[in-house]
Amino acid sequence: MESLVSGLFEIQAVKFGCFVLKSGISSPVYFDLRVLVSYPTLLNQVSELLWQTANSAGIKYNSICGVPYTALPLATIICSSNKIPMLIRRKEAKDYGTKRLVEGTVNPGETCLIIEDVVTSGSSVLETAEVLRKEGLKVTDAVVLLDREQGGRARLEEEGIRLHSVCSLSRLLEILHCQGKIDSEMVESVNIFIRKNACPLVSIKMNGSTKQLNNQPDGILAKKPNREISYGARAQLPEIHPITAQLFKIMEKKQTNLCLAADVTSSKELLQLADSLGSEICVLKTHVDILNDFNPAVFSELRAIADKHEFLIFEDRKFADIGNTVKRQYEGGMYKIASWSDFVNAHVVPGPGVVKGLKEVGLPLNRGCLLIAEMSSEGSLATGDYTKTAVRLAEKHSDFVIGFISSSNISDRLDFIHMTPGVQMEIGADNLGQQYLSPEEVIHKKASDIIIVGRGILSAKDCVEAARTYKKAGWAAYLNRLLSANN
Ligand code: 5BU
Repeated sequence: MESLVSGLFEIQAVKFGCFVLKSGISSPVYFDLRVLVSYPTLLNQVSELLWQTANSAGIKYNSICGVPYTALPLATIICSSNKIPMLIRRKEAKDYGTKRLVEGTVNPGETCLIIEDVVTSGSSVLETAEVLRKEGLKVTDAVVLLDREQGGRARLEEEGIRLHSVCSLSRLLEILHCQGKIDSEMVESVNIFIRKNACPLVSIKMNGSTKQLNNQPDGILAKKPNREISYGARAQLPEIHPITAQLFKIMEKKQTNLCLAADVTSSKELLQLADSLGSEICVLKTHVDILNDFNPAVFSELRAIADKHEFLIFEDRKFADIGNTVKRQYEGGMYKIASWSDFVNAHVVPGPGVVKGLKEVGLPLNRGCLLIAEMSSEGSLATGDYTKTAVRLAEKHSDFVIGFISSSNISDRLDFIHMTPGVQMEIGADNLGQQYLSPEEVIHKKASDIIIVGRGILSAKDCVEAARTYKKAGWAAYLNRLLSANN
């Protein structure tokens, strides 16, 4: 056990410091067992210990299922070495063919043992158990490498599942302390954290909105964020997309949540605006196809201005075709959007293919994408289930999707950013269906993150002055939000 714990520490599968979990809670300890696959000796050692734990508990079972994804290789090794049938739980049903949620031969009435890497509240084990039980299998026991002692054991017991752990968080702390790898202050701070955040018997939704937290290695599960955290702290979230992290850092540093909708028709004007307003904004949004005089050199210049003033470029292209077409529209044509735009946006009306197509181009370039979950225009059809589908699609592709265009906050996930167009100082409308809300309404009341302002700034006599006013109003609304959430 000692060598395993020090091995996990060496490969940084366990880390100490200050980590803001997706739930918004700061944790002094963080586990990421996914790195195990790169260390075959440790991988085998963990599998062997899980197997021994199952054996010494005398559990009776016919097959084994690992909770996806981290425990999949562990279950594979155990099953392969000990000649036990394995089942694989899909996180999503295939969108073609059999639509099975469990792969392998399912014999209803048989018992399946669940293997997991880390248990916090127990919700990811429960999710897997629910799927297996729906297939007619019995689930009576789960074996886990590490029990974070935050209510998982009691919660699982409530659902008729005994939890057997190879190691508990307190034992792991003791070992690392004895080995001189962490000091007593750290032990104490983690112990306090365990006591404060134990969430025994919280009721956990088995599907829907809590799902996105469930498969995090150590998310404080099924707990809604109980306080607002700053843009800066969100930049530190584990696994946050690099573009979102960069954006949050810029916002915090420049104290701005203003995106300029630079809807001008001449390249010269675009570059002048970018340079004169650059220090006030965190994002500059373009519509490249309204420029009368586009040429590729403009966008190298715009990039240089963006780097100088530290803002990101967002081409509001609203991709909305099949995957194969959007891929070509994003990468090629005369605009070559992927080569200069930090992120783009897409409608979800074509289904997942649009995201998959864009991702093939954007992911290798470290680009991001917003999904249009709601629109600011009157009579928009992007509401209700459509909006919810956009959120689910984002969760499924969060390696590329960085957030949403929406009128308000529509996802609890703090690593997603919300950007809202249709913003002016006064609530109102234009004569073509655009509807306006104020910065205070959008950022404070509706908890969006970024205001997108076009004509509110561009039609002002003094654009720089107007941009400053919007910047101040957006930031004040954000500070109000933080204040009211933390009081
Ligand atoms: P305005 O001048 O502040 O109304 O400009 C708003 C900008 O945001 C403009 O570029 C629109 O194309 C863009 N926009 C929007 O207004 N509403 C939406 O739902 C989306 C984009 Br998506």
